[in-house]
Amino acid sequence: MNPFHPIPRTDLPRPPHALPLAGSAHVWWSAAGVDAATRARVSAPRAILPALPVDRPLVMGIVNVTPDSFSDGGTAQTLEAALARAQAMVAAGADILDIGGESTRPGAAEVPVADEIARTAPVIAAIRAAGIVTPVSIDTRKAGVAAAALRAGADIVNDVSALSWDADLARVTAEAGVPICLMHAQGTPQTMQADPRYGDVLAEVYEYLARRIDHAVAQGIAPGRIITDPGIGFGKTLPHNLTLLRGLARFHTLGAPILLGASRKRFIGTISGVEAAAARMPGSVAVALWAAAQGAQVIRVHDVAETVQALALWRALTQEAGE
Ligand code: 7PJ
Repeated sequence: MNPFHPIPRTDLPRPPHALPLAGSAHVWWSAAGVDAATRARVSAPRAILPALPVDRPLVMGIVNVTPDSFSDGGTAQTLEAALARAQAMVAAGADILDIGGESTRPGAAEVPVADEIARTAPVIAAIRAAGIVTPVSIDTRKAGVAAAALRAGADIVNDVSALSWDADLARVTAEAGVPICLMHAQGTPQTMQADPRYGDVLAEVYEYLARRIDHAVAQGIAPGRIITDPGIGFGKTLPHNLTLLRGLARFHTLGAPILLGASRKRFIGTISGVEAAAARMPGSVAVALWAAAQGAQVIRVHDVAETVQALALWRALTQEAGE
């Protein structure tokens, strides 16, 4: 049997049986005829960190610190460029900064731990030294990189392997007591886009995330510290991505915050006919608004200012009450 699938709605006024979807001030669902346990699970707010609001979608700004992500080559210049990017994202309204030192794009090669630490930890330290208090997540599959990032001032672990790459990452996360994002992927970045297949992609990604949540909890991570992500583009064809986006609200039944990363991804270029990733902002904003309407808690984006502006309008239009 498929898990409960709330139908997310934003139309107003709300009927009497409307309940907030996962604590949202914007997205509701109809609880008519639904049992009390499911009602509570689907409606309850999901806190990520005490400093972050729970009733609106949060914007996570992507700060890639890979040599190919900035036009210059030098390490010091890369650090400065990454810090400048982080500062600009904070000024534009980012709620979280996601720092990554290993490309997990299709076909990307693995980066040695020492190199990944050398790229990311100094950027996080520089962000903190600059007085930025915005929560920082470290986008890594590796315990050593996460540990160094947490020492430098990171607050959240973002693991695209959902604790399947490095057996030590669960312990590092549990000991630090920080939130972790568990993302679904089929295969590894090197091979994942070769020929991804599913019988029922929505059901299989859901079951996988449920199993990984159980695994994380068994490793000592508090259930309230787990974020889930269907992993758009990670071992998925265009129809798989669209099915997951259409059914995104089903993941609320897992009882964890939902993070969605679709920004500038291949499927946006395929649908829009825009080859250059840097020119895919409008399509990315469209998907961000879609994710917001599905009640996603965190939207991971390159274009923070554009996404924040779009969400401000979406929030005004979906907010209940007030003439
Ligand atoms: C994601 C990510 C994502 C999470 C990347 C790219 C590829 N982390 N890291 N979710 N994607 N949680 O941004 O194109 O979708 S790297």
